Amino acid sequence: MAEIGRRHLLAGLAALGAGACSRIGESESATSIFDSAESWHREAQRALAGRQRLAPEFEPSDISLTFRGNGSLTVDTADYRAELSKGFPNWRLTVTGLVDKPLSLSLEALRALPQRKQITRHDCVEGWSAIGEWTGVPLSSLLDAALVRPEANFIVFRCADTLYGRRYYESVDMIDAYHPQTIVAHQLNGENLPEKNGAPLRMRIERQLGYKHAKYLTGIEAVASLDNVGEGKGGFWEDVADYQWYAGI
Ligand SMILES: Nc1nc2c(c(=O)[nH]1)N[C@H]1C(S)=C(S)[C@@H](COP(=O)(O)O)O[C@H]1N2
Ligand SMILES: [Mo]
Repeated sequence: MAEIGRRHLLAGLAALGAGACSRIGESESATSIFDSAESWHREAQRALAGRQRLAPEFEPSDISLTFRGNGSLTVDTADYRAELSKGFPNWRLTVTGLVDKPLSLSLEALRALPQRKQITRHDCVEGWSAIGEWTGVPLSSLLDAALVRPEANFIVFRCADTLYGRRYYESVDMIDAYHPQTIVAHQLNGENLPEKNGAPLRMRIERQLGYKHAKYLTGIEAVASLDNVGEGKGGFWEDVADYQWYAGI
């Protein structure tokens, strides 16, 4: 796994609300500043270790008989229907923003990269869960290939669908972006993604709730701040209904 830079670590911790930077600003003796820096570091390590933990993985016999669709169940455009009927020959996933080497990848190119398979449980805030086996490319390998710049603090996921007249999008910090179970999935239970589950590509962000797992994925964008993305809260549901941006489970 790619090493997470110090800036990324700090951004992730800031997002978590961890850290005691303000304490360091107060007037204290050199010793107590040193002590608080020490304990900040210890807290930081603990928080980070927690964030890097793997989500539980299950056995093939645990897989749900049906994996329901939720939110958008298709992309309501003629382009999408044409692509769907042909197996998405022209679909592209772009990797842009704060990267030295922007990418535009076909499904074929994505399928040729090293893959990860994981049987995980999806939990939706609406109160349902389903277990499925996802196959896809670790996001970390795409970020590495695109040479993400150190000033990137967040990864934004752009989607093709609109819900209530708005384009769906989501975002994560660099800790989740480089988490080994964060994958760009193109298969569910050994088959190409069904239309309702986000064909041809969707994110799996296994340590967070369902709404973070962007479906109908078209773009991955590295940014320094979320302020100018959507309405600034980092995701569709965050913008429209004040859902938590960090939806850890
Ligand atoms: N592009 C897009 N991604 C999305 C949604 C959506 O409406 N559009 N809904 C989210 C929600 S709330 C959930 S629970 C999951 C549902 O995934 P599923 O349709 O595979 O069950 O997708 C998430 N990702
Ligand atoms: Mo959801």
